[in-house]
Amino acid sequence: MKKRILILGASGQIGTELASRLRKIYGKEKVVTSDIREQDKSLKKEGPFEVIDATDYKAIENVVINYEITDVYLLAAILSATAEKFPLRAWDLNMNSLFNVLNLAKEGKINKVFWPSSIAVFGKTTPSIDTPQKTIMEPSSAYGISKQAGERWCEYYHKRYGVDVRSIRYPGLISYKTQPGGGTTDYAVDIYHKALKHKKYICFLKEKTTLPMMYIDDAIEATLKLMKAPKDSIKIRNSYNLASISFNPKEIANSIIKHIPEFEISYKPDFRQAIAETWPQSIDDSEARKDWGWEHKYSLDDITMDMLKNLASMY
Ligand code: NAD
Ligand code: AKB
Repeated sequence: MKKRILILGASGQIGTELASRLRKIYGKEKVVTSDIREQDKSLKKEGPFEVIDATDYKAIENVVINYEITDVYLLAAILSATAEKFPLRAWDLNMNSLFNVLNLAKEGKINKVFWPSSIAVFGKTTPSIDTPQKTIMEPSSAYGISKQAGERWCEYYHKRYGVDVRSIRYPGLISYKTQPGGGTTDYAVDIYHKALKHKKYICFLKEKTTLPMMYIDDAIEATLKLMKAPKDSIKIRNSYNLASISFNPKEIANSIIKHIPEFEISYKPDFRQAIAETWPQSIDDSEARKDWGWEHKYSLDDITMDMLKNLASMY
């Protein structure tokens, strides 16, 4: 059967970039993008788009049948900072969208599912340096709880019903094409915008708050690699640890200062500091490297160079 892909929540930080990579590989018409928000007019020519609420099983099923979809990438979610404001709304979206897609796969209507988890599945009691694949997981954020529950359900649907669901625990992602959507790691995107626009940035995390982070190009590569890997090589069906670099706000500021010497950072921690303090500082992703050949490319200075180069035209 020919591959036809549906992305749910495609207008966000990851979906925008994943959609264009998948369309380059499989062809424009083979990748249907969808979101609860109407599509940006500038993206209209890029390929088919449908408005879908990912909590609406029938709406997803109709599009799956009409376009003969084989693979679904579920990216619709409420991220950590917004989830702390609306915990039950986050639980409703993050869990019910996942059940919808897992059930479509269980019923044989689609073949393969990609669902992202996050470093937010870990908590204060998890070893925070080189966090192992298998370890104590006691998340305390609403978002982290939904991701951990999601992981358990992915594994359950794989073991019980043979569903081919694949997942990555993404670290905080950095990109320039869209603004990130309500996460704790969003400062690491905003800082580049403010550095170019105002030459200063007030950070909502403390200067020494080290977190695992990754450039979007590496994250997309990992996603494509995981989804292409032979079924037998996927040994972990809850979610794979994935890592590239770790840094704190002071270190990203120092990387920016190499290009914008007058740049200044100051610190005004808010509620997101408490979330960040429960997350690991670095991740052991040796299982992903062993099972499906994951390798990262971008260092912090590579990311800074690419971000400033691409954002420069906006300011
Ligand atoms: P985002 O917030 O940028 O995008 C999510 C998209 O989902 C938005 O376009 C939004 O309009 C859409 N959406 C919201 N409610 C919807 C609904 N009911 N139906 C359909 N669409 C809906 O998020 P992202 O950064 O692209 O993240 C995608 C996935 O990756 C999420 O599951 C997130 O938890 C996970 N993740 C992201 C990061 C990161 O740093 N970006 C890190 C770890 C995990
Ligand atoms: C967030 O900060 O909520 C996300 C994530 C790490 O899951 N970027």
